[in-house]
Parts: sequence; structure tokens; C-alpha cells
Amino acid sequence: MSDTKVYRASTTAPVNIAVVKYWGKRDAKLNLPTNSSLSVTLSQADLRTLTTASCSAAYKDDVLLLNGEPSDLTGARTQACLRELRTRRAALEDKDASLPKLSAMRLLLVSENNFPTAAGLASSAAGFAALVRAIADLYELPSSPTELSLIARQGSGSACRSLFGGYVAWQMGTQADGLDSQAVEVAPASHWPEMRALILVASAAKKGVSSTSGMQQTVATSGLFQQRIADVVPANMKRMEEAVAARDFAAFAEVTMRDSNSFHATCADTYPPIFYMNDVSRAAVRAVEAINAAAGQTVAAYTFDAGPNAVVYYLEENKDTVLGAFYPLLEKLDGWKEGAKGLKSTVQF
Ligand code: 2P0
Repeated sequence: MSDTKVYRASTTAPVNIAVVKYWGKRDAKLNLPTNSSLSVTLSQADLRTLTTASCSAAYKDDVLLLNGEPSDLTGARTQACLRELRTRRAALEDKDASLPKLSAMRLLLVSENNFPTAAGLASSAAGFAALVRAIADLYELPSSPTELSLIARQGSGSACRSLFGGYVAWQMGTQADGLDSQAVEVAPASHWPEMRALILVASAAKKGVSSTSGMQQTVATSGLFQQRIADVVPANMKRMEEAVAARDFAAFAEVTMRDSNSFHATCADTYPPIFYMNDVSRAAVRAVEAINAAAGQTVAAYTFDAGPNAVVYYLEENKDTVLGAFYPLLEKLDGWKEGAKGLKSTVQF
């Protein structure tokens, strides 16, 4: 019977790791940021969300299954994404009466991460990017990744950057309606195919202070933050775009490490202070410094998000130097044994 027909689409979306960090909202409802950001999208083979969206007149409610468990779909941000996607589908149906009325049907969303959820590995970024693209595919929307980024952004800010592979900028925009706060491709992954990332899982536990509340506290209380958004980030965005364009790893690495340090300094300058990095994280910083000093040039760059895990960028040609330096350290240092268990293999781009 036609009224029980199930329409279905599946997609995957990768994790992205920012090298110029998003931290601060100027509009919490629309997820409009106080600064632009730039990220590198990791390979789908390593860290990704797989989402299947289906709809049917026979479905009674919207349902989300995340890693096999029923999950909340009623949050304002998820609802904003669903509303926007249904509105776009309804506009297509209004124009073409032969299209099935999918916009009126309930949705079943089945989503799976191949990495720990909410462990500071940007699961919300891949999650919302996959959710938006799966539904957009189901609805056969003629939307570009940049157009979809406007919707994914409302689910989770960093999700807008996971609609693209490679090197991606989220332009903060200036409009109050957020229509210019979108992701654009800076360069495809193929532009710099030697880039690699090593992920050190210092802790796979759920993070203490959520990004949303952490950044609200930083915006409200940190003086250093004002300098970061006015001067530091605009300069880092420019330098980073130039470094990527020129495939200049030393420049890429310096901006990446400086921006991570600046972000964590504003967290420490928040009142009360927020600490995402721990002793294992700080040992990773020292390890990267030792690797670069021994190599006599910059061959590795660390960065940390809203959690203790380190991401270390390096080029394939320096694989033996970087990984070779990390393995003995993992054995030698107290506190590294646990980190070693979580050592992920290198991520190909
Ligand atoms: C980033 N982070 O640029 C920064 C660096 C964490 C540190 O984007 O509130 O989960 O959902 O918009 O995107 C994490 O924040 O925050 C984040 P919401 P989101 O990747």
C-alpha cells in the first residue's frame, strides 16, 4: 500500500578538528559565532557518523536512534534543523504536485558513531552534519554544501564545517539573521594529501563543561577573549589561509599551536576558570616541542578542543620521526600508559 511506503537515504559525515577555534556565540539561538574558524576534516575511514534517514506515512513520531539507543529529538537546535529541512521540502512539493508529501511524514533517524560520543572528538559536528545531509538527500533538496551548512550550524556550530572535506572556513558573518554565517571550502583534501593527524585519546569520558555553557561563560567574563576575537583570530585566519594555500607546514603548525594556546588561555581567563587540558595533554605539548627541537624544524603541531585529547598534525614524510618519537614517550612517562591505550592510528586525509 502506498501509504506505508518507506522513503530512505543514508550518508556519512566526518569529524573536523579546528586549527583556528570557534569559541563564543553572538546569538545562542541561531548559533552565530563571535569569530570565524578554520578546520581540517578527518578521513571518513577513521572518525565519522553514519546516518540513515527514513520517512513514511505509517510512522507515528519523529525518532532518533543514536548508537542503538533512543535519543532526544525535542531540543530546540534539532527542531530548528528539522523545521528548516521540512520547509525546504514543502516548497519543492508546492511547486511540483507529483512529488510525494514527505514533508508531512514523521522521520526515523538512525545514527552511529565509530568513536566515543561526547569525548571531545567533535561528535556533535559529525552528528549534525550527517543528520542534515541524510534528510536533505531523503528530501532530494537541490542544496549546496554551503547552503546545508546554514542548517547544520543551527544544530551545532562546528557541524557546519563537516559538510566539506579538506580545509574549511566557517565565515562568522555579520547579519543578524545568520544567512552569511556559513562554511566554505578553503582547499580540498587533495590540495595537501600528505597531511596526517594522530589522535591521542587522553580520556574518552564525557567532558566536564559543555562547549555551549563554557563559551557563554567565557564571553561573559573573560577580558582576554575580547582581544582574541578582535585581533588574534582575524590574524590567525589570514595566516592559516596563506599557510594552506602555500602548503607551508611550519606556518600551519605555528598558527595551529598558537591558536590552541590562545583558546585555552581564554578558558583559563574565564571566571570561574575552565580547564579542558590535563597533565596528559600538557605532556603531549612537551612531546611535540621535543620532536620539533630534535628535528631542527617544525614537523608536528598539537591542538586541543574542549577536552584533554590531543590531535597532532604532521606530514607523511615525517611519519617515522613523529610516531617514532611518540611511542617511546608513551612507554616512559607515567600517565602515558593510559593514553597509549587510546592511541589512535594515524588518520589519512
Ligand atoms: C571548534 N569547539 O572550533 C571549537 C574548538 C571546541 C573547541 O566547536 O554550542 O559543539 O554546539 O555550537 O560546535 C565545540 O563547540 O558548540 C567547538 P555548539 P560546538 O571546533
